[in-house]
This record gives sequence, structure tokens and C-alpha cells, in this order.
Amino acid sequence: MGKLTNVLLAVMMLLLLAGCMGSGSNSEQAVINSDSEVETGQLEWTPQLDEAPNAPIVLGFSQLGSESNWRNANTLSIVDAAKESGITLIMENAEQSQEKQFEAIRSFIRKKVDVIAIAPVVQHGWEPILLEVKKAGIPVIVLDRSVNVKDSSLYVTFIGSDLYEEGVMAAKYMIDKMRHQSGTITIAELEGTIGSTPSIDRGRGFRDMIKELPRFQITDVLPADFTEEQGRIAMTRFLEKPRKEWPQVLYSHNDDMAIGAIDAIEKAGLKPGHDIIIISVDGTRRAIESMIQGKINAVVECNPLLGPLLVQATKEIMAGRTLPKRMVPPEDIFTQETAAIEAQNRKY
Ligand code: GYE
Repeated sequence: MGKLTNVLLAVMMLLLLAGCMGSGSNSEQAVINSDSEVETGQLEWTPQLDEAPNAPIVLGFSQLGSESNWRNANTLSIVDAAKESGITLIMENAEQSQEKQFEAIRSFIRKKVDVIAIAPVVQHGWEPILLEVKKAGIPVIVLDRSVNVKDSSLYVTFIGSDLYEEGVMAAKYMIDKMRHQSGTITIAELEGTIGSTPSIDRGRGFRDMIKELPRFQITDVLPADFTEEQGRIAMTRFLEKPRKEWPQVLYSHNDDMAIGAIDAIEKAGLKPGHDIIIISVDGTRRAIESMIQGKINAVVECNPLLGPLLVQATKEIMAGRTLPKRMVPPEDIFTQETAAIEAQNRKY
């Protein structure tokens, strides 16, 4: 592991153990944390004493797909972190299919992996499979997107961003940006995968912020699956309406869809970032570069580099330690003013 990564990791873990990381602010996270305020990921499981003391830890990871640059950075971060730490990683890519995730998880159970990590494509429907894993005595880490389960003992910890807060930050930026403009502000929204936590929470956080501000009107909404191509198609549809009904703001649940939409906006003869204010989420290099070109106005950061935290959590579990039930990496918002500096720091 690189020296800098080591230092960053150590700092993150210290923050985490000191309880400095947020515990999430939306109701979904409240569901997950409903048992108690200070709930921790207690293990109903003890390390296998008959294993060779130095046998590498085996981590089965069900990745949900490869729909976006964020996702690819996330996958790479996990592969790299596992490699650097000597953990044996068995990773399956489910290509957006929950059914495939179930199959992968069952294969991990058959292989008797030590820990199972899941990045769930959608929120619902996880209880039965997680019960199967629990019966097999394998601890589960939920990563990136949450699962909507009543029994929070079905997983040890959930590592991932505060997706609701990201929606809030996007709306706050928009409200401030439009403060000098009078009259109704029309907004088009590109949603992510239907039923996925980022789509649900980013949509809710944003709407909660404008619900008492009637001049902000969401006039167009389409799901575009977090992909560039679907973003382009959906934005083209929005712009098929008569010109006077075109939205003034585009809120995209991720960068890839925003980049596809920019294409459609330019094809319609408009200047993205100027004729239509564009706000996106993730913070990929491409989006930051688009901001430098003035085509995106703001990007709310969502950190995909969860590999070091996942590896650390896996090791903690194997050492029999208790983990916080929720781990949230700190995040920021980037605007055209900060884009040039950020471009130099981007790792994905
Ligand atoms: O924002 C998007 C990706 O689950 C937070 O999934 C993640 C989202 C991310 O495809 O780009």
C-alpha cells in the first residue's frame, strides 16, 4: 500500500473510531439504525480457530454492475485495496441484476468465504438472502447503496455516502444560484436506477429542500439508469417539448447522465451551463473537466474510493472487533470556481 494511502486510511479509521463520521440524516438510514442511536455492528460470529493462523482472509464481493465511471473507480479501488492488503477477493459483477447478486452470494456461501460484501443494485428484497448468509454464519458488509431490511443484525456495517445529503447539497446550490432570478424556475431531473438508494435518496433530499419553495418546479423527470447513453436519450426527450417549456435547470443524479444530457443540449443549439444550469453528483474527472469548460455548474461529491475502508472493516471483523453500524466518508461540493484546483486532485 502506498504511503499516502496508508496515511489517509489511518486518518479515516481514526476519525471513524472516534465517531466523527456522520451517521446519515435521512429516514432510510434511520430505518437501518433504528435499534439504537449508538448501534454498533455486533458480530454473532467468532473467528474460525481451526484455520491456519496466516491463511489469507477470503472476501466475496458482489458488485452491482459497471454502469458509470463512479462504479468503475469503485471496483478498481476495491481490487487494489484487497491486493495491497493480501486479502483474497472473489468478485462477481451482477450487471444490474439483483437475481445475479443472489446467485453470487450463494456461490460465496458454497465457497465458505470469510466475509461477504454487497453493493446492492436496489434497496428492496434483501431479507431472505441475508437470512441465508446469516444461517451460514458469514458476516456481511453492505457497501455504497443501502438495503431496506427491518432486522439490522443481518449485516455488520454499512459503508457508503450520505446520499440524501447529496440531494440536499444539490438543491441548496440551485436555490442560491437562482436567487437573483425572479419567477418560476423549471427543473428537469434525471433519476438513476429505479429502486436504488442513490436515486431514491438524492431525489428525496432535493425535493425536501424545495417543497416549501413553490417557485421551484420539477417539470420533467425520467429515470436514466445512471448511464451516459440513457442520459442523452432522456434529455433529448425533454427537449422535444416546445421551446418555451424547456427546463431552466437540470438536476442529474450522476455525472454520466449529465454528460450524456450535455450532448443533447448542445445538439438542440443551447449552451449547457448557461442556457440550462446543470447540477450533478459524483465528481468524476470528466464532470470536473466539463465544469472547467463551463458546461456543468456544480457537482456534489460522492466518493467511490471505498476499497481501503472495506478492507479495513473486513480485517476488523476477522479480528473479532466491533464496528460502527454506519460509516460515511466526508464529502464536498465542487463549483466552477473550484473546478481547476479539483481537476489536479481527481483520482477517478
Ligand atoms: O453515484 C453512480 C453509480 O451508488 C452512489 O451509482 C452510487 C451511484 C453513483 O452508478 O454514478
